[in-house]
Amino acid sequence: MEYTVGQYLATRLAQLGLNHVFAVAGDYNLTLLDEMAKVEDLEQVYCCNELNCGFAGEGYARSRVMGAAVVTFSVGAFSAFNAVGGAFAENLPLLLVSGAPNNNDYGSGHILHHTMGYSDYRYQLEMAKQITCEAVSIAHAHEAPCLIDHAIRSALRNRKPAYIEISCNIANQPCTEPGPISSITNSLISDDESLKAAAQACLEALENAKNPVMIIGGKIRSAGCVISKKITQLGKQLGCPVATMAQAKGLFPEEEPEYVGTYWGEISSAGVEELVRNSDCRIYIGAVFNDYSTVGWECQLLDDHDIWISTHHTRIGKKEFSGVYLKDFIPVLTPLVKKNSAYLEQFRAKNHAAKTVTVAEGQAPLTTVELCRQIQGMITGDTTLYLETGDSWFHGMHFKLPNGARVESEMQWGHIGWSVPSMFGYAVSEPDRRNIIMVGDGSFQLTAQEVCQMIRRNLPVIIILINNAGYTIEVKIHDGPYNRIKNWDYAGLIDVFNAEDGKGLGIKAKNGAELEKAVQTALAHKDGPTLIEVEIDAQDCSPDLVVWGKKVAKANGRAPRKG
Ligand code: DPX
Ligand code: MG
Repeated sequence: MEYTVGQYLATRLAQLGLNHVFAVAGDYNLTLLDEMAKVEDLEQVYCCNELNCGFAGEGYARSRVMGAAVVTFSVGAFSAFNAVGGAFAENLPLLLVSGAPNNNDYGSGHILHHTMGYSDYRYQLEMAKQITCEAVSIAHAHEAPCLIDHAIRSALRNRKPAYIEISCNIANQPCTEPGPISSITNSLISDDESLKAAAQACLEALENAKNPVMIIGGKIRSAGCVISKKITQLGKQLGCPVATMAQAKGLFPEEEPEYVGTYWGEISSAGVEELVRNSDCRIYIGAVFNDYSTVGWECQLLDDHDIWISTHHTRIGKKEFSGVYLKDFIPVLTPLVKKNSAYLEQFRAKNHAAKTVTVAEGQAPLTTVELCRQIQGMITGDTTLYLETGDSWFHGMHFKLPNGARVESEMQWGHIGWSVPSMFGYAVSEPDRRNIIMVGDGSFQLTAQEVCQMIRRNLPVIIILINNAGYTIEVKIHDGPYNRIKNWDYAGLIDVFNAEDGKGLGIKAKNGAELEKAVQTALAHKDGPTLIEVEIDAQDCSPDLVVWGKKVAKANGRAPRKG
């Protein structure tokens, strides 16, 4: 078979194990989509707009080795860039592919549609370079295989998005056939000497430690679930307490005896802040310190006794080891470490019992406490729970996850509206999991239309829409009239999206009894999504959000730096 540029690209994605690519059509990418469609193993999944398309690719990358989105030039790509920024911030390999002008037009002085209105079209490539780890322009077929491989390899190595633009008259031109995919996937190999030296330094640090504690951060999400299993083995081998940072909720199996809860400064699980503060050796794995994760810079504990293992380098005390990749380092370290459960036993002896939640009276107005009690009942080992930016983050930390349950959030980028399109992409990859979204009314208004794609593909996603009449998290950080929003009939929207053939359900719940019924209906409904709109008082929010909001507001409001 003779390959074309579009087929080469699609074959590479299929070789990587992708079965789907997300797309929005436009005249710069139509030929490309035709060519990509000839590769049978890669189905095209269409989205309502390019922002959502990018997020769908990002969600797919949370389940597979990579996600990909194909858009048209400028009008499409500019919208997708926001999702690309998100994938960069969240360390997810998303490949953005944009159709581009006919290669005869470059340097011709022609002014083209969908461009900025002047004849130099390189601005899009220049913009993409700022928000990806690799951005390439393909204007000649013979260069395509090499450039495509290069961009994909960079994305996988760096766990960051990459960008490829392809001239619209090049996508169907012949090129060489792709070789083994291992040339791309096997390109991240640690330096042996550094691995050994880092393991040795780590053992010495642990040897001197009485109270080690392991703290897992969000960066390990991007390293995939294989690494999550290896980290679990390390935690068990060490036998020390293991906490997860908020971004990493669910990345260590919570039923394991080593698991102690969430580490999030003042709003940590009971006893965990003290446990981390008093440790003489904190083993951070994939941790991210930002203003949110440190509660306004109040809990950034890192000193010379600590061990900092990140995806691409390791720092132990005052020594730096580059070329030591997490995926290689953890298996080298695990069999060498000695068990030290003393600190865990001390913690357990303090008996930090979880609060019991009483069942609300069935007809009483719904509260967030009752809502969360009922959501907890929905979480099984095959559940993936998406927590949208907002009060959902704070409630989400309190769920007890059975092993196998997963939580996804976007705490570094924090784009409201992310959850619906990202979950769409995720559910395309994982249709058999129990996929649940907790999303606020304000967030939902940004990307609501992508629910229609869940309907189109009969995906049984359960959307818990918290209608609290506005931007509650912002109210707690800094209030004003801008935090009020126009109300919608959110449940009623589903009928609009169903049109003549859809099977989505929209249900409203004002009290516990109504919610219980709605949850039963949603769990039984397998032909499409169910949106449950829950009415919550505007003042009812997580106490953790109030504490955190004040601290973040204080950090935002620091006086200007002098001099
Ligand atoms: C904004 C945020 O209703 O959730 O629980 O009521 O806060 P809560 P909602 O979804 O409101 C979200 C709102 C407006 N953040 O409280 S978190 C600012 C913001 C952002 N992303 C984008 N625009 C504005 N995070 C794209
Ligand atoms: Mg709200």
